[in-house]
Amino acid sequence: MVNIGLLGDISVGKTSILRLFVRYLKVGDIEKVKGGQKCTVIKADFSGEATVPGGDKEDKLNQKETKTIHPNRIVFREDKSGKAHTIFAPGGDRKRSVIRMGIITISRIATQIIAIFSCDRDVKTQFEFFNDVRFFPDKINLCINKVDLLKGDKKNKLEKLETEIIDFFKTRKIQIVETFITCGESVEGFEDVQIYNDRVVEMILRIITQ
Ligand SMILES: Nc1nc2c(ncn2[C@@H]2O[C@H](COP(=O)(O)OP(=O)(O)O)[C@@H](O)[C@H]2O)c(=O)[nH]1
Ligand SMILES: [Mg+2]
Repeated sequence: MVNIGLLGDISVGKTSILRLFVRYLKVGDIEKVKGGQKCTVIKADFSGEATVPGGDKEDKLNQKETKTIHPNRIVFREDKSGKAHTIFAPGGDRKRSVIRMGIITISRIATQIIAIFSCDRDVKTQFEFFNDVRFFPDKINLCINKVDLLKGDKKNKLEKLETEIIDFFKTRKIQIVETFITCGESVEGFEDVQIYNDRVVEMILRIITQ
């Protein structure tokens, strides 16, 4: 059994990635992706998501309608092997102590961590989130999300961003095992949306079978 923790700053797409994965399992698309196999959702708990009442300043800035207070969680089973796995996605707002507790708990119980970054925002402020996470394994996976929002020379920009993130973790003696470039939403008008939505699912399947 693998416990996957999705960690990253507020609004990088953790909850969206979890929802997208559930959708693939429910409609059967999971079998069509690279390395795909039939899996069944045992439990999908999004009760940690709270609608932002009026929204504080920062939530409005991030155009968020809901905010993760307690960790969201899904449990699913690989049909063939019968193995069950859990994915946890805590909130990203570590200034709130209840959310911070969730982040610390998940970083302790996760056997696999996916560090999620969004490529539409400055990477340095996203590093701040990880400075607080104390219980890190020495090997983690990297997910660069919101690839649809990257403009111009995508390939070059992604390479630069990846290098910067790898270096950041290296100074903390943490190695990035694999990098996944993803899109966690069904973004209209993005021609490669299917490819990068699929990547989310391929990423999780790879990590549970590694
Ligand atoms: N354009 C784009 N938007 C995304 C993507 N993934 C998530 N979002 C949006 O980013 C916002 C924050 O996502 P959310 O999953 O709540 O982030 P979390 O705070 O990390 O859980 C939401 O409005 C999502 O619809 C993506 O790949 N592309
Ligand atoms: Mg969230």
